[in-house]
Amino acid sequence: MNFPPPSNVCSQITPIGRGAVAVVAVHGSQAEATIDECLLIPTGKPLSSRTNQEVAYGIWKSTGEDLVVSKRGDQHFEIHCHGGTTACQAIIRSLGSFGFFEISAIEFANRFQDFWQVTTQLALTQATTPKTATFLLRLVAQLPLQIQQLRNRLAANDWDLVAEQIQTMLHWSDFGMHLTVPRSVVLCGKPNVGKSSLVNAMAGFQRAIVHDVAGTTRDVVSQAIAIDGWPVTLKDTAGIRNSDNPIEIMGIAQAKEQISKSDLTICVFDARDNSRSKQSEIISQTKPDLIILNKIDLLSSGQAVVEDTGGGLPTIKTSVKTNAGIRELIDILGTQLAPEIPSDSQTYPVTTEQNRRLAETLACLHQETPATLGKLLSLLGKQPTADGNNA
Ligand SMILES: Nc1nc2c(ncn2[C@@H]2O[C@H](COP(=O)(O)OP(=O)(O)OP(=O)(O)O)[C@@H](O)[C@H]2O)c(=O)[nH]1
Ligand SMILES: [Mg+2]
Repeated sequence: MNFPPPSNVCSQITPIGRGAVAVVAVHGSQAEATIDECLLIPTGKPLSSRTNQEVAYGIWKSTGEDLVVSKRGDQHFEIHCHGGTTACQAIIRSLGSFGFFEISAIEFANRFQDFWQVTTQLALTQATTPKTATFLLRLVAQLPLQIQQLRNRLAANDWDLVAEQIQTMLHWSDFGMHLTVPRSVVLCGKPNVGKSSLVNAMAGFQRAIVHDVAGTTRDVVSQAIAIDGWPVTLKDTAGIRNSDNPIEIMGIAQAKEQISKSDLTICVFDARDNSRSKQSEIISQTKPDLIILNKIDLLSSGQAVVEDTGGGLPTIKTSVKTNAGIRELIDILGTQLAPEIPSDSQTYPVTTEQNRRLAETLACLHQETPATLGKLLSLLGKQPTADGNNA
């Protein structure tokens, strides 16, 4: 026998762990009366006399904690209390004594919140730099409104405009996804050219092991950094050369795999090495986006550097010993990682599921016999899809 889900529920909707503030969401026909009962409001103005979005300061009677209650809708409230789980659990326990069921944050989101808002908010919690958080913060406000507008236009039969707007949104989806998923930048090249040293120089501190014995790096070493505010995983790889050593062979295979999956590949050469044929062999194997000629401090005076390694690729001369060219390298990477930036009013998907739903809506609109209005509205709907995935 299936029981209907409980109608009076509460949930800690902020992540479990340390934090300055935690939020308990409360929903149900008894929510307002129960919170009014539990909360001592110094002004004496009960929640029932307040408008939606209004905030009330008060003291939770059973714990004596000062907190803030925000009225999000007639049956929907948020209690903002001290961070961590103890304060939240005490509030949830007292709501339980009034018949409220505790449910998980995901279940709460699936039942009562707008998919587009929740998923963008979740993405915001995963932002690792102030720059990406600024883009996501803007979208938390704008994306649900834009989707609502698309639903209204679908209902008003303005389907061509909807298709056009979704197409523009999808143009920025790669940018949107990389606000939370770091881009991978792989450094590759022959052994001993200074790949690990360059990774350390870019990260600003010693991380990868460097040594003057060729073949020091045997596996892929990752380093999370931000370049011009964009999250990046720098991947230092084993030097590529013909080797009989089984461990080195595995390292080289891993390096090639990382190169095939990278967003940007940098090929590093020793600036003193003028062997064009060996360089072009590595370039054709790794297909880099950028060339670094390292160790320029070791060039003997008057020694010429072959800057054009073939293919007209952007080339930077560096020295890890003197720091020459490192700033320029970081600047060029910043521009290459995000060559195009959306305008402040442009909205776009920031999660795989948002992207999938928009792409499917567009595909339906482009079919010879487009899907029904009901199907389109559900794809752009506030609810998660049938598999319950709201992430
Ligand atoms: N003079 C000078 N030495 C450098 C420079 N960059 C790296 N080195 C030295 O070159 C040697 C090799 O550097 P690594 O960074 O280990 O080279 P790698 O390319 O990672 O080498 P593998 O891991 O063996 O493939 C070390 O002794 C570094 O200190 C540079 O710009 N100038
Ligand atoms: Mg190395």
